[in-house]
Amino acid sequence: MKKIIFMGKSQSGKTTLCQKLHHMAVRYKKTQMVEQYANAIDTPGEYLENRHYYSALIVTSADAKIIGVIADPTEPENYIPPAFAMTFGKPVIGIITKIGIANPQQIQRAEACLQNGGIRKIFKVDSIDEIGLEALFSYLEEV
Ligand SMILES: Nc1nc2c(ncn2[C@@H]2O[C@H](COP(=O)(O)OP(=O)(O)O)[C@@H](O)[C@H]2O)c(=O)[nH]1
Ligand SMILES: [Mg+2]
Repeated sequence: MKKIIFMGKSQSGKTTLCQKLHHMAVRYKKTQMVEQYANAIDTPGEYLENRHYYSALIVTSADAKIIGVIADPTEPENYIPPAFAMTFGKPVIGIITKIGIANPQQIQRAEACLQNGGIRKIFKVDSIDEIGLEALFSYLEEV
């Protein structure tokens, strides 16, 4: 499996996704720093929320083969800058989380945010309701 680095605002579901990917028990844990998993790198939301930390994201992404940008459809504000995907010289995918608790308009808006960030390949998942995880994880196996 190719190592993926998750980026997204705080509370968007990065850590939960890491736990699901590694068949770990899902338990809430505030991510204070970069955390390495066998197949993933988890980053603090502050790295995306504060543009001063973009360089930290770029440096940390060196160890990953794929960038996973997380969009939380229940979050009204967009944290993904235009053409964000062009920052990294490697494949970037978008992951919309929480689709089980979001309405279609919210999901559409999250999709537009990712597309505006230059991201074409987008997965829609819910880590709690276990929707769409298989498609995402098998993509990471095969890519
Ligand atoms: N309903 C739902 N809740 C989620 C999902 N992913 C994460 N959460 C919840 O959102 C909160 C933040 O999740 P967390 O993974 O810690 O976000 P992070 O800050 O991006 O690492 C927690 O209460 C999770 O249980 C999801 O796909 N669906
Ligand atoms: Mg976290």
